[in-house]
Amino acid sequence: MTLETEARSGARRDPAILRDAIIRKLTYDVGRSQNAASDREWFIATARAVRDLIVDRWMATTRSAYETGAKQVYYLSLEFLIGRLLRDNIDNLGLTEQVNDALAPLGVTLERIRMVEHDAALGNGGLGRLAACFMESMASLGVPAFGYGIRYDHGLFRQVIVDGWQHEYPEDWLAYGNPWEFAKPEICPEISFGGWVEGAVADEPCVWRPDEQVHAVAYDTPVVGWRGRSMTTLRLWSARAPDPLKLEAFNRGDHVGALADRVRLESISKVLYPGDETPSGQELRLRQQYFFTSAALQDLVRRHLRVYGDLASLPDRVAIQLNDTHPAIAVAELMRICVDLHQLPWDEAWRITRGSFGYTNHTLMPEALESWPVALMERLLPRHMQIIYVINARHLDDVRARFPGDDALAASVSLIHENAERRVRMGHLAFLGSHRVNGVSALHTDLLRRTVFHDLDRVAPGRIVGITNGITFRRWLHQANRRLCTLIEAAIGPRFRDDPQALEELVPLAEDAGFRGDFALVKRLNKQALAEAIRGELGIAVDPTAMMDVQIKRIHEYKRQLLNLLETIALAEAIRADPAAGWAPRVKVFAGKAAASYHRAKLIIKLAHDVGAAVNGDPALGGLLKVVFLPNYNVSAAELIVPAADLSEQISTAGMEASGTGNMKLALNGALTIGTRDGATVEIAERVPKETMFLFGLSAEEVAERRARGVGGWPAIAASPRLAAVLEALEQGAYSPDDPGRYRDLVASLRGPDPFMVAADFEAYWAAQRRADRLWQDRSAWIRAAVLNTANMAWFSADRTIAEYAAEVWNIPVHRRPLVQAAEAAAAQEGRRGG
Ligand code: 26Q
Repeated sequence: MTLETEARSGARRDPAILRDAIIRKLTYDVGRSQNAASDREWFIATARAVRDLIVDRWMATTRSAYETGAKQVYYLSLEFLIGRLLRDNIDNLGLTEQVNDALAPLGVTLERIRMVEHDAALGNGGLGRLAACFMESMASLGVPAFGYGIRYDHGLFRQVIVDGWQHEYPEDWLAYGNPWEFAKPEICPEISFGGWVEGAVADEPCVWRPDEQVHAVAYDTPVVGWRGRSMTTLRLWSARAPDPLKLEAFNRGDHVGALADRVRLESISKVLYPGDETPSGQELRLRQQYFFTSAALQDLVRRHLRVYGDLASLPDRVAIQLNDTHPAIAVAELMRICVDLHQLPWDEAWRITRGSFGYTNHTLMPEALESWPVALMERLLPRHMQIIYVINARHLDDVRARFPGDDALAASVSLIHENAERRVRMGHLAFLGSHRVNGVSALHTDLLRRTVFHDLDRVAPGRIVGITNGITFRRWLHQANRRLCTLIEAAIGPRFRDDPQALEELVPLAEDAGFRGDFALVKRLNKQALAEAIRGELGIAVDPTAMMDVQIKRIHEYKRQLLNLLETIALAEAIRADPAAGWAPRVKVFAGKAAASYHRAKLIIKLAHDVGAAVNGDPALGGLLKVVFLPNYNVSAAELIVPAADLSEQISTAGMEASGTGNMKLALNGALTIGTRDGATVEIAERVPKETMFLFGLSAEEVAERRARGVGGWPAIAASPRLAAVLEALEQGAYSPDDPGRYRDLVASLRGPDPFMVAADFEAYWAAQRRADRLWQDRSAWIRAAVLNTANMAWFSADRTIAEYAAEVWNIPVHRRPLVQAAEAAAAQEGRRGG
């Protein structure tokens, strides 16, 4: 039996067959003999053998979507933060044991070869990781889906810390090839830029005469769902110039000039734009947005027409989800396809467009609300700019008719922001072009309705819905925390792997001292692994029995790593003053990247190192406090840190973190949360006992009210001798003896406007930390709380989130049942094998 026929037959897999397949890949694909192969070569051979097992099922799922006429979801995202795929794919296929058995006689272990896989880091943070979780979740639920994005040659930069400062280096994930993808050079839609438009009337068919074109080449990666029954496709586009070089120039001896056009055009897919909610929008980014959006729409329209013949049925057969405004130009592009290329009347085109799109907003930060200068749009996408003007004219006519005389309303809902520089508001475009707009947590949705989309909500009431984010439990519990899963399975059986709701059966076990002991042991072993990594990476010895207090996320002022560091300094002072006052021994773990141009965020990273240097070697602290900053945070680092965490820091300025998803990963893995009433942390708090969640600080409303009053930081500093002392020490260079002025501006901004309410929340945060200290002293109470966190997080499964999108946005029959059916089928198969 070959590997493929065996996979098709569903028979129990023989490790010898898999072993042969891996060796064949090593020999004939990699060109290596067994005794000379490196870990990387074994990884590639194994991944290729595993990929072969995916293909049949992948094609079958795609085919069945056509045959049944099921609605297709298209998830358009400029970011997919995937991480490694080997363990994910093997686990979801149920092959972990077989792969281990296949490799063992070869002297190779899965654990070792999985470490050489480069993270696919095609995203900045939360929004990109959410897209990756959704692809896996849709595959698991059997929702037919394509993810569309860009195959960046270089993903998120590699962070190197030199003397406490962040430096960025290019990341090179494709250096050794990508064993998971299929290049599809024949799927290569043409993407146009620039030029002019022929046609007298903008809302009738026109002809765009672009002056530049580039091909988008498809690369497909199958995404395997849980138990491997169904798969989705991640189709990423790479830019390819129409001509490899100008031969005539080359022959003349102008070797570089001959390549210039190609380099310029292909730069579109060279690097991930590293802006995480930071200002600045450049032409290249707009080119990237239009590039992948146009490729995606051409691709899905082609597929739809092949099966259904015309575009009228598009909204019944596809759901296109816009992951934030980055693909919002899709609204104008689909209108162009309908009106110019298919000669549909404007109103029909608009019905199709509105019916097909949904738009997810991920941020309220004013500087992250995208807008493009009209002049740039006119130059790069002249036909789209015309179409946007028509959409706007019709929209404003409607608004003026329904709200006569309300000029302020018309100005605020206009697609064009009229200022010194006229700009297109992409959030407004996405809103108008979609039938549903969603926020990513209850609080965020409420704020959307009350702030950025307040007026659009009046014009189109009911369009905004709230769908709280979720995470895939396969990656973030089953794979990342094998020890915990073994324990859970021994306690309540395997059902939780298919139905996370079953985790609730752990609730009564929180009262069971034996179970708590085992749970504590698992946590302890995970912490030991983290402690070893910290020692290996940084040469710092930390006590694995201390509280692992973690803040892992992008570095941003609103996320307030600074608040955590100020508290750390105060804590060090307090311990020195009274070492026996019942402090919980702590290791404060920080990890995260700062946007390259975000100086203040980089200064905060430097401060973490300065505080670490002052604290880690101080004998007066008696080992009660350590501060570590783990460099180059990414998905794989998260998979190590999350299972080891005791305390999860979710301390953003209330109203600023749209949802957060790290908060869910940490709570699911048994960390207690210290946090503000922000984003989805509010919804976590609804699910765990009040006294075990260390909530503190101003509410979103209080923040808004203080901001309106322009209160600033100084009254809070005056009222807190503890904070005042910390700030004075910083200001005088106590933590930066080599450069005493380093933190002067930082402190001045806290004394002054303090826009992120760091000073205002300091005392409340301090008090919350001391509540955490007290609970820590009661070991069994802490572990009980940790168990209840794990037990009560089922609702944050991305499967629940996807089911809500299916019901409320995509209008797809909701099937959460397939997972349960899959479980039953698996159990039946086990039974057959046993019998
Ligand atoms: C905007 C304009 C110009 C250039 C870049 C950008 C830009 C780039 C990336 C704006 C936003 C992003 C990324 C946002 C993001 O990751 N948001 C996070 O989304 C998560 C998933 O919904 C939430 O959990 C987080 O709360 C939110 O911060």
